[in-house]
Amino acid sequence: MKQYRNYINGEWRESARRFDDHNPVDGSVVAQVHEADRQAVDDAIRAGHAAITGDWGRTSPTERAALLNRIADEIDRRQADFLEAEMADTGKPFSMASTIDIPRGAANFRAFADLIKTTPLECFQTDLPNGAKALNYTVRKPLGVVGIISPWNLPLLLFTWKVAPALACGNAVVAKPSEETPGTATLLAEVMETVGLPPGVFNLVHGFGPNSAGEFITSHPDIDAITFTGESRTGTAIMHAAAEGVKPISFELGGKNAAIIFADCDFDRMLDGMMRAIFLNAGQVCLCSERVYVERPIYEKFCEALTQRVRDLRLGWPNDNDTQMGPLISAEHREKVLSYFQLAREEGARFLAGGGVPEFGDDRDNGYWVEPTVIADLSDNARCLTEEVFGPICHVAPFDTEAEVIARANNTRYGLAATTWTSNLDRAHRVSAAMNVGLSWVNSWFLRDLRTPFGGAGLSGIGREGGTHSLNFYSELTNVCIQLDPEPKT
Ligand code: NAD
Ligand code: 6OD
Repeated sequence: MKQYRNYINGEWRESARRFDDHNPVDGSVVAQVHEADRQAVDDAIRAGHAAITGDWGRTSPTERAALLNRIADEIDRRQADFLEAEMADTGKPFSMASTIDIPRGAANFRAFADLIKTTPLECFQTDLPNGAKALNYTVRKPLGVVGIISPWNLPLLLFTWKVAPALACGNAVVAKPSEETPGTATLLAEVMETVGLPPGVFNLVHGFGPNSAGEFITSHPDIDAITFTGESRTGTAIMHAAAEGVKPISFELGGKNAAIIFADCDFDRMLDGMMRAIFLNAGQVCLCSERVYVERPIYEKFCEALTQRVRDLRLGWPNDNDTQMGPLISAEHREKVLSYFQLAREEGARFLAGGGVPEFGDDRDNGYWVEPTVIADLSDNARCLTEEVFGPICHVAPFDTEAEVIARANNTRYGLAATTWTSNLDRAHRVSAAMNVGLSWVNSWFLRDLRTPFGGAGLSGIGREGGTHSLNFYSELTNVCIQLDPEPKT
């Protein structure tokens, strides 16, 4: 049986406590995972501090950029291993893992290698009315040892989205992937070893949240900052822990994202885009559109077309070229999603498609599948329209005016993403800017430029990462102010 061990201070560490890592396609066991105990997390954090006070703390941005590029190259070289591990842990189709998850893992390192080398420091010349002059410039320094906690839906992409900028800024990290998806993070530790990252700079610990590695990291007095991606409720627990030492936090949390479709949109392009926005990764992307508002003149046409496309969606084995949708991540998550299907019935929803569990007649019947599902006819304050489901489901509703749909789309405690479909340029600008979200797409969805701010408002998170926003979170900035003598002394 494959073993996923912890990587601490440049060494692979076993643990007596182990848990099984399951393949959600058929429930089979992929590997045994060694759960880090409190002592292991303690050792990892101490190793991080030793690395920073040692040679790693004296590396230049150029040296770190070179290392990050080598990490990216090594991920590319081992792409087949990464793909196999990601698909085994998540059941996601090859078509997705090979175009999004693994390439983005490498791209995250390249993006922050470029940024740390090319982002200028701030500099201001001061001229005060009393004649005093000064030169101000900022110095970028690492925060220290950063705790990184990530979820299971885009395992390598989201893990490296935080590891890469943290290392670029010269920090050491103690990073915990989700207990559901330990595979690619373990391969990344192998990559760190191969490229010769100094011991203690990247530490990997496996485990769960409460009373396990997650909590041991977030409550540790010597962790200098915490960056977390996951559920909004978990964010609350971590915020409590971080409050104790007034630790900087960056949170990327849940969403209940709206899509707004105007009758003047390019219908076919919109339909392709919406199939992706609703069902990519079986709806397990924080940015997925779970609330779809359609202008009344095309509402029926949209419902019919979407329903047909959903009926044609191919659920299958990850390696089949035809597969478009995989399973949910776990038995527990499937229970949650199915409970929302049931709630939708109780709240009076009309099911246009799905609502059940598919039957395959093979080993997949032991996996964690649900049908892609479309519902309608709920009121905007139904629980199914206010709570994040995080599965392959959307609710469709008609609207009549622009002002009405803006108000309805913004009627949520979340504020992560929105997508607007229209051919009217003025309306595109008006509506997209009016969305109270961190990410507002027009005629597109999940189109990313890694230099742009990423994050959410309200229950969807705190802060922004991406580009210089990441560099600023993972750095301590010191302003140096030098008074300049106006006249040379004689
Ligand atoms: P989760 O919050 O259950 O777990 C995320 C991570 O936190 C895991 O590694 C888990 O072990 C750890 N954890 C859990 N409880 C903890 C605690 N008390 N202390 C410390 N660590 C703890 O989330 P999930 O189910 O893995 O992921 C799905 C959620 O993540 C969805 O809500 C989704 O919207 C959100 N998400 C958000 C973004 C974003 O960028 N905004 C991206 C991906 C996923
Ligand atoms: O693209 C990214 O950088 C990012 N953080 C995506 C998050 C997706 C949520 O599931």
